[in-house]
Amino acid sequence: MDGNINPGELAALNSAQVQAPVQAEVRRIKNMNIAECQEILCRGMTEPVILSDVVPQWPANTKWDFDFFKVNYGTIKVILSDNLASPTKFKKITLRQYLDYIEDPASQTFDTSGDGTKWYAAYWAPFFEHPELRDDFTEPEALENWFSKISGPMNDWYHDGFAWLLLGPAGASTAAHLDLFGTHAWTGQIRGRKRFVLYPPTFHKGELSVEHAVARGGLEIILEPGELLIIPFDWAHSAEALTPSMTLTYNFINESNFGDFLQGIYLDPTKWEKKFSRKVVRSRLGLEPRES
Ligand SMILES: O=C(O)CCC(=O)C(=O)O
Ligand SMILES: [Fe+2]
Repeated sequence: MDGNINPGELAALNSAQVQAPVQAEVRRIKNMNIAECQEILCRGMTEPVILSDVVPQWPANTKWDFDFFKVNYGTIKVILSDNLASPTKFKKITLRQYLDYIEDPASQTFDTSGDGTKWYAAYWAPFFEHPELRDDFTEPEALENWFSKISGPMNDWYHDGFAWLLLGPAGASTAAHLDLFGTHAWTGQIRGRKRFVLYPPTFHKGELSVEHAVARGGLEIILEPGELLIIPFDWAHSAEALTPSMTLTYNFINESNFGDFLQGIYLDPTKWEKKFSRKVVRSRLGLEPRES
């Protein structure tokens, strides 16, 4: 099946209750080299993989537990929502209180909704204001991430705009989506376990939406602590924490998706403008602060 699907096929897919992954499981590999990485990100035949030997080598693997963030960054305010990709409500509290909530949601009085909402801190991007955290991990060189080659102030901008430390209790979730501006993602599970569903590009290309992909079912994986998942730009994905969870995730570009990245910027200039709108980032780049 390709992007030029005919209306009959589309109707069949619309009503399909197919739960048929195209691939039995995501490969777990070690020592990924540049050639292997180019293969899994090769246009038209991308493949998500799990790297099992990256996170265990990071200082973060032992250093970053919930207490570490409570002690060192507890007074910072974090934004919470009820879902990362399709939020309906938001809240802002201190990281300290939120980390207490992660460990025992029932213990926290701020969780007053009573509707079972699992509040997710999915927007915390601390690596610009707290660059010391960047010393605790390194991304695999085989990714050949072009963003990482940017030096000077623009490098800070990248760490501010394309990196997140996702914290959440069991049940914190992200609805199915494609990542921003045609970027690939790497996502390292530092604490806890997380269930991902990955939707092959053939399930949502062309006239097919991410919703169609969800209707067909996807490829389910459980990301264990210490594992790092690479999600190619054209794989939609959803996620749910199975236990209290800490995940470090970065978006990246290289030769394989640079065209998609440019197109993404072109198609969504408002979102792109937001990447430059933070006052502190603009001043670092020598730009005037914006009014709003
Ligand atoms: O770990 C998750 O909840 C999913 C995160 C994600 O897909 C993203 O940040 O784009
Ligand atoms: Fe994503």
